[in-house]
Formats: sequence, C-alpha cells, structure tokens
Amino acid sequence: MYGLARRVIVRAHSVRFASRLSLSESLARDAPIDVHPEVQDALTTGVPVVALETALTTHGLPPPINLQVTKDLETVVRSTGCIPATIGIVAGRVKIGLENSDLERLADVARNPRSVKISRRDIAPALASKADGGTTICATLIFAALANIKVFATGGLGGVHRGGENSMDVSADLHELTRCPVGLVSAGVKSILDIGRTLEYLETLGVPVISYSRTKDFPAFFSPRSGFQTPWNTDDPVTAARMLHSQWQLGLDNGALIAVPIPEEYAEKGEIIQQAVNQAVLESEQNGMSKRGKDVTPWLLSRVAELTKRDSIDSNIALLKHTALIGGKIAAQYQSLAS
Ligand code: PSU
Ligand code: MN
Repeated sequence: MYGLARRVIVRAHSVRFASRLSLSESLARDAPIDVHPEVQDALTTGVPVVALETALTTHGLPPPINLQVTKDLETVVRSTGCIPATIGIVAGRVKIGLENSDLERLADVARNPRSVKISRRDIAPALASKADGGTTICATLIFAALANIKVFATGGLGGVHRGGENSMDVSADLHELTRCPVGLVSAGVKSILDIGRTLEYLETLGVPVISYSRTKDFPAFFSPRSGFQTPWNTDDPVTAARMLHSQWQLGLDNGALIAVPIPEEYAEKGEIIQQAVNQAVLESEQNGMSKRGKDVTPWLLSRVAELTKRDSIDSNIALLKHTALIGGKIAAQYQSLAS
C-alpha cells in the first residue's frame, strides 16, 4: 500500500512539475516577468490582445527602421480594436508589453550589440545573466501562451533550412507550435528555407496550417504564392477564429499556423527578390555562413536586403503590417467566440 501510495505521489509530483505553469503561478515563484498594465487590463477585462515579437527588431530589420516598424505594428493592431503585447527581454526580465523606452533600447543595436536572439533554449540563461534579447517566434509563443494571449502576428516563421536533412538546421519555431495554444499569423516561411520540407514537418507535428486566402496556396513571405498547397484555407477572420476556437474547445493544446500572403502588389517584386535569395543561400553555403546556427537567418536577411537594394525590406515591412492587421481581426473575432 505504502509503495503504491508513494508511487502515486511521485507520479503526481512529476506530472505537476512537467505541466505548464500559469502566469500567476510563475509570478508567485518570483519569475522575472512584467506584464504591462495596459495588457494586464485587457486580459482581465476581455479586450482582445495580439502578441508581437522583437527578434525582428533586434535581428530581422536594420536600424533605424526596426524601431519605427515595431511601433507601427502596434498601431496597426490598435486599429483593429485589439491591444498589442510586444514581447521581449530587457535586463533579464521578460516584458509582456514593452514601454517605448524598452523598445528603443532593444532597437538600438549599435549601442546594445549584446542583445541576444532568444529561442526557447536561451530564455533561462538570458534571464539569469540579466541580458537583453529579442524574442523569436519560438520564445514569443511561450510567453504569449503563459499570458493566455491567443493570437500572435509576425512576418516569417522559421523552418527547415535548405539542406536541413543533412545539417539538421530546423527552427525551434516549428516544434514550439506543438506546445503553445496560440494562433500564429505569419506570411508563411521565407524562401531562404526549404518550404516543402517545412510543411512536411508541420504535418508530422500535427500543427494545422491554414492559408488565409481564397485558395490553398501557401505563401512564401516575399511572394504571395510558394507553389505548395496547404490542406485548409479561408479568407474570413470569423472562420479562422472558429478554427482556433474548435481546437481549444477540444483541449488540443497546440498552436496553429495561419499563413497570410503578402499583398498582391508586391508579387512582381517578390520574383526579383527570390533571385537574390537564391544567390544569398548559395553564398552562405560557400562562405560557411550556413553552418553558423542562429546567425544564419539574420545573415541571409541582411544579404538579401543588400542585394535587392533594400527592396526586400520594403516588402518585409508591407507583409508585417498586413499580418498585424489580419492578426488583429482574427483576435477580435476569437474574443467574441471565447467570451
Ligand atoms: N523572419 C523574418 N525576420 C525575422 C525572423 C524570421 O523575416 O527576424 C526571425 C523570427 O523571430 C524567427 C527567427 O522566429 O528569425 C527564426 O530564426 P531561426 O531560423 O534561427 O530559428
Ligand atoms: Mn536554425
């Protein structure tokens, strides 16, 4: 009897340890997390909230436009009636909702070059070392889930890199979508990646992939169409919100990818950018950059910007604003279903 009881207790203990903590439980453990009062208020009163990431601020876009774009995305989210929760790490504290001064600090990459690109594996070391960091999709999903934010809008999901079947370079973004019940609204995955294998991997992980479009074409970040098809599509925020709601009604504790194509007027530019992407990927293989782990994506992005004389940056900004808009619309609809 004693043995059985003890085993049960041990098991209960380990289950509890493995299970997700709520924000209040984390805070009760003195976790270094600050929720912005505006975000806290929205979460308490049922105003929809959209999470935004900061790896695009610290590592995705060059200064000074990085700061402006991060602020603009918040404005776009507000235009949909939602509250933006831009997430990042400042001086070893997780910020869910950033003050302007924090945003400025993260965006000032020249004066703040030690600001780290934060994925799941980096979170605890960065907090313990009191570092600054831009949260990737992976890390932003974790904090959005912790705060019970159901929609997160951003640009490009990480994925299986070209040659990933040998290098094993597969972004932690993908696996995180199995752990966090958050709807990720993004412009697909960049064509610096192996899009086909990324979709295969998401299928294996059981993550719903929905094209936010009249067709099932999966977008390719700089281009509205990648040539790959998704299993589902809708171009209606109500239906997209219902897809998320059905999933979580069933307690399916994973996220979903809602892939929003860049606006059609950028399609032509997208084809030219694609050539620069191919060249940059080739160069990264020749100069060894492709073996540099988390530096690969930022290097490729900045090389493509150089090669396209910043056309890629204009497209990147356009698609970011578009996903923030659609993310806000979906979050607003989700809120009325959930409340
Ligand atoms: N796509 C962009 N800009 C970015 C990123 C992706 O257009 O800044 C960032 C995102 O934060 C994404 C991360 O989560 O790169 C993926 O990095 P990696 O491939 O090292 O996992
Ligand atoms: Mn990687």
